[in-house]
Amino acid sequence: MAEKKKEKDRNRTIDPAALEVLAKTEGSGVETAYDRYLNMQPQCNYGNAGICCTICIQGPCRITKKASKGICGAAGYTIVARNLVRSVLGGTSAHSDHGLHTTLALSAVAEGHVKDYGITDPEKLKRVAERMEISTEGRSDQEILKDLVDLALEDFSRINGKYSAWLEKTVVPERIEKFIECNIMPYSIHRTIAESMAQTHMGMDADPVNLVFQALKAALCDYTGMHIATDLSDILFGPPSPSASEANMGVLEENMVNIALHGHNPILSEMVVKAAREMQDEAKAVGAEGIKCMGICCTGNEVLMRQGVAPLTNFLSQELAIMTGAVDAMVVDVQCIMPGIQSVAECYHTKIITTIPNAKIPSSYYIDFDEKRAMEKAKEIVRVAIENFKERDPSKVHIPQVKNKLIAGFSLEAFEELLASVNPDEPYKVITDAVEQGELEGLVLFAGCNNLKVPHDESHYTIAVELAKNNILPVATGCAAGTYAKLGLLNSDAVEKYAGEGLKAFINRLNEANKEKLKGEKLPLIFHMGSCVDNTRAYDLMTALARQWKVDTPKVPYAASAPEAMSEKAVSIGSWCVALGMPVHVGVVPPIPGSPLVDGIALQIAQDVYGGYFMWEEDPKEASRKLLEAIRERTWKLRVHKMAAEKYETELSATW
Ligand code: MSK
Repeated sequence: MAEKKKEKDRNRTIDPAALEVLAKTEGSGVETAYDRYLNMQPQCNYGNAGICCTICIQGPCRITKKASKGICGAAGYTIVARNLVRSVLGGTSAHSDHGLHTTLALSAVAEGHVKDYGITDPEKLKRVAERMEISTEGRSDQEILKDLVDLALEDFSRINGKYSAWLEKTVVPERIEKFIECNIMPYSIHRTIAESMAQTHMGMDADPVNLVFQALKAALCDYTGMHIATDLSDILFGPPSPSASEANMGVLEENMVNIALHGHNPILSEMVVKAAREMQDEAKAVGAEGIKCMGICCTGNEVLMRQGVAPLTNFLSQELAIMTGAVDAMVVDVQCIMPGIQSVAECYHTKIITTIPNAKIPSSYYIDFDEKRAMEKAKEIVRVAIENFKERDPSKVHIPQVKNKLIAGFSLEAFEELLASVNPDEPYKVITDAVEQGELEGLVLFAGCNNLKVPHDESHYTIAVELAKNNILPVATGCAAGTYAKLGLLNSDAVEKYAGEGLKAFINRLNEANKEKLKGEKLPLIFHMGSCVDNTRAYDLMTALARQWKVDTPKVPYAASAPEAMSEKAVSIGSWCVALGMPVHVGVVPPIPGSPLVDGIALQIAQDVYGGYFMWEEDPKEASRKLLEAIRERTWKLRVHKMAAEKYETELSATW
C-alpha cells in the first residue's frame, strides 16, 4: 500500500534541491520526467520481463501462457537473450563512438591539423604507449602519438588476426586466457558490433547461451572503447588530480551568466570552460558579474575532475535545473540528454544548444562543433549564453540554496600517488594490507544512472552510507558520483559522520601521509574517479590489486553496484564487469527474468565460468547486505588460500 502511494507521488527524489524545485513548480503545467513517469503507469510487464520481440515486423510477439513461442518459433529464452545482446550493443556503440571521436581529435593533433588542442600530458602519452608496446625511445611526442592513434583506430576496425590491443594490455593475462578459451575475445569493436547485429537478426542465432556469450564479447568491446576514451582524454587534457569544488543547484549564481554543460565528451566542454574564462568582460558588458560554467551528467564529471567546475545536478534532475529560471544556456554534446529539456526550456528563457550531428533536438539552437575551429565555436556558444542573460525573467528565478563541498579528481594516477606517500615501493600494498589485516572489508565501485523506477538518489545514497559504515572503501563514477557530490558524501565531514572505524583509520593514514599535497584539504568518504567511460579507471584499480596479490581478478574483494541503472551503457558496463570477474549489484531489474534460463546464467552460471555475476536487488538495505556478503566471502577465501599457501609452501590457489 505504501509503495502504491509512493508510485503516485511525483516527488520521487531525496535531493532537497530537486524537491524544492518540484514543490515550487507544482501545478505550473511544466512537465518533467517525474510527471511522465506517473503518466506511463502501469508499464508493460512483457517489456519489463524482456519477453517482447520486435526484431521482425511480424511482431511484436509476446510470450504468454497461450503463446509460448513467437510467430517464427523463437522461445522466450531466445527473445530475452537477443534483446540483451542488442541492449549491450547500444551501450557499446555509444561509448565507442565517444572513444572514436576522441581518437580522431588526437589524430588531428598528431597530423598538426588543429590549433586549439595539443598533448597536455606527454608523460601520460609515454606511459600509455609503453603499455601498448609502442616504442618511445628517441622518438618525438608526435611520432609516438601517431602510432598510438593508429593502434586505437585498429582496435575499432580490425577484421581478424590480432585481438583487441587495449583489452589485451590492460587486464590480467588470466582474463585474456579465459576469454580466448570461451571464444569471446574480440578482434575489434566495429567487427563485433556488426557480427552481433547479424547474429540477432530474425532467423539467426536461437541458442541463448551462445547469445549471452556474444553479449559479453560485445561488452568487452564497450570496455575497449571506454578505455581508449579515458586514456586519450588524459593525453589531451591531462589526468585528473584532486581539486575542491561545490555541487548541487545552489552553485547557480543569480547575477552571473550560468552555462550548464551536459553530456559526456570533454572535447567540447573543456573548450567552452576555457572560452568562458576568457570572456568574462563580455558578460560584464551585458550587466552580469561574470560567467559561471557548471556540469550535468558525465561531461560535468569530466570538467569537474580536470577544471574543478561545479556539478549542477545529475541525470534525473536535468530538467529541474532549467526550472530554476537561472540557466542561460544548456550546452549539450552526446548521451543521456533527455529530449524533454527543450519543452521545459521553452517555458523559461534557457537556450538549449545542441552541438553534435548525431545528437540533435528539434527546436533547439544548433551550433555545429568543429575541432578545427574549436575555440571560435566555443566562443560562439558562450556568446549565445551571454546574449540570453538579457532575456532572463527575474520573476521566474528560484535557486534552491542547497550545495555541498567536495573533493574530486581521483584518477588512478592520483590515487596511486596518495598510496605511494605511505608505501613508495608498493603503493597498492597499502590497500591489500588493509584488507588482509581486516581494517577494510574490500572495495565497491558505485556507478550508473538514475532511474525513476526507484526514488531518485535514494538507493545510491543508502547503499554507500551502509557500506562505508561497514569499512568498505567506496569509489564512484557517473551519476552515482553526482549523487554523492550533491548530497555531501564527497568531503571529509562525511568521513567523520559515516565511515566505520577501519575505513576512518585508513583514510586518516592517507591524510597524514599526504598533508602537504592536500594543502589543508582532507580526503573524502567516497573517491570520485570520473565519468562513465572512467569506469575503466575504477577497473584498473581492480587490476592493480590483482597484480599486487598475484591473483586473477575474481579473487579480489571488489564489487560493483549500479543501484539506479537506466541506460544501455549501464547494461554493457555491468556485463564487462561480470566478464572481468566482479560481483555486480543492479538495483533496477533489467528485462531478463522473463527467461529463467538467461536469468540463471546472469545470476549463477556466469560465476562458474567467469567469476563475476549479477545480483538483482531493488531494496537498498538488502542490496547492502548482499554486497557485503559477496565481498566478505572473497576476503575470507583469499585469506584462507594465502594461509594454506604459506603453510604448505605452495602457489596460491587459482580457484575463486
Ligand atoms: S551520464 S549513462 S545517466 S551514469 Fe554518464 Fe549518468 Fe548513466 Fe548517463
